[in-house]
Amino acid sequence: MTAEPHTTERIAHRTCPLCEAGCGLEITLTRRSDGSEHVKRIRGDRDDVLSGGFICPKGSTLGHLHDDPDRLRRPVVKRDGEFVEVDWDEAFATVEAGLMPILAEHGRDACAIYLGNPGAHSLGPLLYNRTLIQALGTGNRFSASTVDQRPKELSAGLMFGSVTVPVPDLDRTDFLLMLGANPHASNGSLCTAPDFPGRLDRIQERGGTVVVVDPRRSETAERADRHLAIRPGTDAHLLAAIANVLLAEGLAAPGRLADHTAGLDELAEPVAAYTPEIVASVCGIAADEITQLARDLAAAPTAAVYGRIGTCTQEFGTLASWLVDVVNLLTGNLDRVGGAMFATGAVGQPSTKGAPGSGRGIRVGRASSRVAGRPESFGEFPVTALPEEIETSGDGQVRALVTVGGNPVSSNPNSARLDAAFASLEFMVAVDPYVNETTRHADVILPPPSALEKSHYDVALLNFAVHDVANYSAPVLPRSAEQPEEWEILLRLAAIAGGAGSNADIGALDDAIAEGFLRSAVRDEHGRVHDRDLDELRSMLDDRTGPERLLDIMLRTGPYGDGFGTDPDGLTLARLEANPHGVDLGPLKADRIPAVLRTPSGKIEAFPELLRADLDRLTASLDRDWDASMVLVGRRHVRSNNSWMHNVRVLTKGRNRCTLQVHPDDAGRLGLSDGAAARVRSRVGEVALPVEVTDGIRPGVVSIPHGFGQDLPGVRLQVASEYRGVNTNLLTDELFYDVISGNIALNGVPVTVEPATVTPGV
Ligand SMILES: Nc1nc2c(c(=O)[nH]1)N[C@H]1C(S)=C(S)[C@@H](COP(=O)(O)OP(=O)(O)OC[C@H]3O[C@@H](n4cnc5c(=O)[nH]c(N)nc54)[C@H](O)[C@@H]3O)O[C@H]1N2
Ligand SMILES: Nc1nc2c(c(=O)[nH]1)N[C@H]1C(S)=C(S)[C@@H](COP(=O)(O)OP(=O)(O)OC[C@H]3O[C@@H](n4cnc5c(=O)[nH]c(N)nc54)[C@H](O)[C@@H]3O)O[C@H]1N2
Ligand code: SF4
Ligand SMILES: [Mo]
Repeated sequence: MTAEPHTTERIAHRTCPLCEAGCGLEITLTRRSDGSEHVKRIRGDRDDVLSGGFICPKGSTLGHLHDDPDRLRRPVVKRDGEFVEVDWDEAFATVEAGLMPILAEHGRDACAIYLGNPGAHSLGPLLYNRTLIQALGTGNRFSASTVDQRPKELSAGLMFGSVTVPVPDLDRTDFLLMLGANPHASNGSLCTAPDFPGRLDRIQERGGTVVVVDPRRSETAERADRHLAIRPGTDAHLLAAIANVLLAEGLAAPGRLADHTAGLDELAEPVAAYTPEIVASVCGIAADEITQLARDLAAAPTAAVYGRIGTCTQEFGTLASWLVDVVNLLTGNLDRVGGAMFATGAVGQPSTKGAPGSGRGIRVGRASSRVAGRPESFGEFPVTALPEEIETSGDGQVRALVTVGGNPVSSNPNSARLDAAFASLEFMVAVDPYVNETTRHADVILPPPSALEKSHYDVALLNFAVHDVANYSAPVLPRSAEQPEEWEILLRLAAIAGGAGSNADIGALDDAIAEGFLRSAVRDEHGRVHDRDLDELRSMLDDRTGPERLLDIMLRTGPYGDGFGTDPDGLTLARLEANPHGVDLGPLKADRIPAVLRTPSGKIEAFPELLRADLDRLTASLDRDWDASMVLVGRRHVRSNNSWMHNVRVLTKGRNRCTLQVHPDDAGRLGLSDGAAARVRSRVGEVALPVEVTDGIRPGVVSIPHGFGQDLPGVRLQVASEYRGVNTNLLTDELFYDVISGNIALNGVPVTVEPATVTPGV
């Protein structure tokens, strides 16, 4: 569009919701003569308390996403196999008519729910998904967590009693050991650190050391002081060997934490099997390198071990995640400045609620999935159980599905099987802005407002930040008159599922939720507002509703809150509104143990019961023929975001990034050449894609990025559908998973590779 006369400009600030870094954005808007506003430019907000002006190429595309012609502005319902736009009342009435008879006839478990990744970045799902889940009353709950971080949640839960995950103190550490993470592409995960790459540079600038363990010489490995090209799936072995060296050489020094730790003494014996020599042949990292790494970690003034997706989405994910923190503990680096520390988020942190120092801990396996008996964790079954629950008839069969911001047909293993299973559903409703691989199966799609039309607070991710901050963003652009807020969509679905009907008063439901928040705050005898008068608290909430009211309650009763008036300098939502660049709450705090613990013993459980048998599984694998097959791993690119941002042309233009990375030795042996096509097969499927020969990958390993392959019939993503990519999850195998957490193993998948006779769109 060309510039129009009489335009005026305005600047707004907003946290980027696209990835975990949560960068502050400075958004310049132009007002047209008709009064409408348009994004002119987005750049990093230099005054943001956490990101200080950093931005990546995705962050500047919120305007493109907002303007994307394929983004749904109105609900669609399927009629005779085609989506037609309807108004909101009709859409909700269609949900009621489609869903309720199934629940009435087959019971609550007949409707499953799948929660996807964007819900971790959006206030509506963050605060209201729980109400929807309760209203559905189903045991069949699934989420992207079990294709992602469940192993870390589980290991942290077992060790510390709640999902309280230590993060590397990036800004103060002297030595960082990073496994299975590529923040140069991802900008970090379970470690909220905008400009993660810059923070790594500064470790080196101040004389510190960065070591990267990755089967690929990733962008992050490239810039590290040391890169160890590990065999996929063997991080737990490596970390057990490091623990062994620390214990055997008398280097273990948990210091202050010894008194607060249980089970450490029992660790020496089982890890003794993990000698650097034996582990070297498993990991493909020389024994003296392993020994040196252990000694370096022990000798560094401060050090932090950090593991992410490569250590989670693999066969021994929970053990690897646990051993990361065992090594942090053994080297005396847990909970101290420069080590692995606990963020103190202003809201939503389980370890600042209830009695400090001990609690109920976490419980897992309270239920088992119907078909394969997969254990529940954190109220969910692993996604690997979803297809069979739809396919297998009998009592409790899943016949209906609700998805909230998820694209499992792209993101989950064995996509073809899941795709077919979804096609067989009797009814499906999606809360999603796009018609994509998953939502094309829906009967009703309910689009949320665009990011620019939503308010924001990182309720979840600031609990993993490398510096404590609080930051609220008001909506940048107004919604259209018809467009409900995302939380209103979720509450209306909850009202329907709960039997109140599609015309229920969701304001009253929202009031009841806020009342529940207040009551539980008043009941908490260790909380800020214990035994206070409810009417008084209520009167202090102004006329807020929705997420803002809940957020205000959480902030005011949280660790930095105003305690509803008892600490006038404390946080309130009003104070955050007055500080659009955020409020700085200081560097990470040391010595949070024991107060942060919620284990029944009041100790760090260094060797949790549940992991003992799993360690035997790891030990048995020491004898495996690790060279039996080539294996597949993934990778990310800074211009891509899981499956759903390939419709932004400024991000996807340029050379094809969906390539098969192969080492030159393998390429020679297999007859593959750069740019020609290869066919990759696994137990479950096959894909053909162009080869990229590179010595930046370990021999025996191939890599394909995930999130591509939007060219399926019915998908309405014009730009993405033209992209020459394939879905790597046609290869990943729902039967290859981390047994203890049920989390899928997306890395280390056995595959065969051969030249393809049919050249795909190279
Ligand atoms: N640009 C961009 N940013 C994103 C995303 C995105 O899709 N694109 N997704 C977001 C999400 S949802 C998440 S969870 C985070 C993930 O953030 P990260 O955890 O940093 O994920 P990746 O960038 O995929 O890096 C994982 C690395 O692990 C390596 N790896 C694979 N298998 C193994 C193994 O067995 N052992 C070891 N040691 N390494 C292994 C891979 O080669 C890869 O370099 O990124 C977030 N940020
Ligand atoms: N092979 C392989 N597979 C992987 C991974 C890998 O590394 N390798 N990574 C895994 C990881 S870490 C993750 S987190 C998962 C992600 O798995 P999913 O969450 O299932 O998939 P996404 O690709 O994030 O799709 C997000 C969906 O949310 C919609 N959406 C976008 N914004 C909003 C919003 O504001 N509200 C709502 N309601 N919907 C919205 C999009 O249109 C899209 O349909 O993928 C996993 N899959
Ligand atoms: S790194 Fe990029 S996508 Fe992630 S929050 Fe920052 S600007 Fe947004
Ligand atoms: Mo993720």
